[in-house]
Amino acid sequence: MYIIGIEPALPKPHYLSNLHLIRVGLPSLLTDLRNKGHQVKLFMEEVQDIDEEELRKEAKKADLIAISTLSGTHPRGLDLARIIKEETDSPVVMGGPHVSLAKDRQEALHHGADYIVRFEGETVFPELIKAIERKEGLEKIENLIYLENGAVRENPVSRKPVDLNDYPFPDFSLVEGWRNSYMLPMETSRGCPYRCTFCCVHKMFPEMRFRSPESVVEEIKRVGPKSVFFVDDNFAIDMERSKKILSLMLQKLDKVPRWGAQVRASVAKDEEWLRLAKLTRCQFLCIGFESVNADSLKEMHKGQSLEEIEGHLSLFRERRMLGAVHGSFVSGFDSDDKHTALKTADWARKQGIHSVQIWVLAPLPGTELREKLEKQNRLLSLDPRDCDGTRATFQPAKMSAFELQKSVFKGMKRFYSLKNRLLATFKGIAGVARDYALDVSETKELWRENFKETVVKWYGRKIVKSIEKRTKEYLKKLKI
Ligand code: B12
Ligand code: SF4
Repeated sequence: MYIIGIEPALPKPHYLSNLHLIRVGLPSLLTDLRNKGHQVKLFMEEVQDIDEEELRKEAKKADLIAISTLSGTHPRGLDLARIIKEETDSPVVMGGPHVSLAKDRQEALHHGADYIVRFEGETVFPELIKAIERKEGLEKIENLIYLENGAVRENPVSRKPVDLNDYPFPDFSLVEGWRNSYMLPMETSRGCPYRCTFCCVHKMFPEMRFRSPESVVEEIKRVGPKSVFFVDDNFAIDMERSKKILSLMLQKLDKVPRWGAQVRASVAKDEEWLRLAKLTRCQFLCIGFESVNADSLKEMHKGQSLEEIEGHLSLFRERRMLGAVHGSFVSGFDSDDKHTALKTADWARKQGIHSVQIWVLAPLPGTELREKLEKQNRLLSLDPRDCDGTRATFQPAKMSAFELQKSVFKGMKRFYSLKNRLLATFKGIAGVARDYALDVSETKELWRENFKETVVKWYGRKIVKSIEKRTKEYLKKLKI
């Protein structure tokens, strides 16, 4: 079969758009199918804009079209499905967290999709393709939703976890416009043992799975990327395993790529982990601190207190790793008010964190949070597009939705204020002067380190302003 895969993107720019980071789901599935003898091509809008004319032409040739969406990109995914259906009768299959968990997931079948695959696609997708090729019945394929004689049929759900070691790493050369200089996304584990009320990861992947450290490092060696982003929700959930990956990178690679990952702040307690992270040229650590409001931390079941977080940050500071920390925060919990985002910005500044993102709490489909807000009749927007962490889509408890959205942008602007940007710039200049005076040899590397905070702060401000502009119309509606 000739299969094309499509993943639409959320509006750009966003905080990480210069990195062209993509999810690995669809590229993994299509790499596996390519290895099984199918011809495949991938259009990932985060990497390259989708030219609708080219898509129409390609769709005419395709035997099957696979579309992956998040909530924020789902409507665009449906638009593309409709465009494709104008050109071809070939089946359109949709997958990803939105269609897996949204209550109205079946709707997609009336807007261009022929099949919906819920949850993990590794076993179900090839089974579906085989059944389509052989014109066999579909009733035995678990997690599949489809139309049968005009009626929607949802097959039984199975949550049997796939073994990541049984499937290939994605081959990103299948992605149109992909460049080897882009950060290589790598999934070394799947799932998260925590149960935060606003997150859908534990609903998508209830059980933790790991790839072997050897296979991870083997893959890095094979591809030879300049930098790697470990997409795992927590790259260091098993500290020993993640230390093994880092040690193997040092032992087996001629040139260790720079890398970024998502981790919990508690990694700072492990001196050896930090040492290895530094030696392997860790570029950034995305840490979901989530809140500086102690009550909100309890409310979301984060499983860590503010005192613990501050303790971890002082360990990062002591070991000169604070520059790698990218803090992620959310405002809008029932204990938050219109001052929370501003307090967050002040706290992050005081702690010396170089870059932060403060999100508006998003009631993602399938989460406990959404369930609660639905029951309490507090949802203001049902458009999945608005669930992108920049718009207030529900009635908060201690402020208006308008105040919530406005306060988050105020907090972000305070963090990236002119004063803070100038301070970062002076720090950069002072660092360079100090290195020059001390006649430090690795000047090039140190220039980058000295000015990292400066670049991050000026860039951050630019992005905040453009996202704020994009969400202005929505904000106006909230005021009415
Ligand atoms: C890497 C990542 C990012 C990257 C890149 C995102 C991008 N360009 O799309 C960055 C850091 C930029 C990012 C940002 C955001 N992200 Co993000 N991100 C992730 C993360 C951590 C890993 C994604 C991944 O590769 N997963 C591993 C692969 C294997 O899983 P998968 O893609 O879901 O694929 C499997 C199945 O879904 C299925 N499948 C998927 N597609 C298809 C298609 C077909 C046809 C079939 C059959 C099956 C199938 O099979 C796959 C294999 O089993 C996930 C969490 C997670 N663990 O998934 C969150 C996640 C996807 N992000 C999420 C969100 C909300 C965001 C943000 C909006 C910010 C926010 N508030 O958190 C932003 C904006 C995104 C943007 N602009 O595009 C949510 C999405 C929930 C939802 N319902 O939409 C997730 C699930 C995390 C969460 N909080 O719950 N993100
Ligand atoms: S927010 Fe992070 S820690 Fe909490 S359940 Fe989701 S992935 Fe795990």
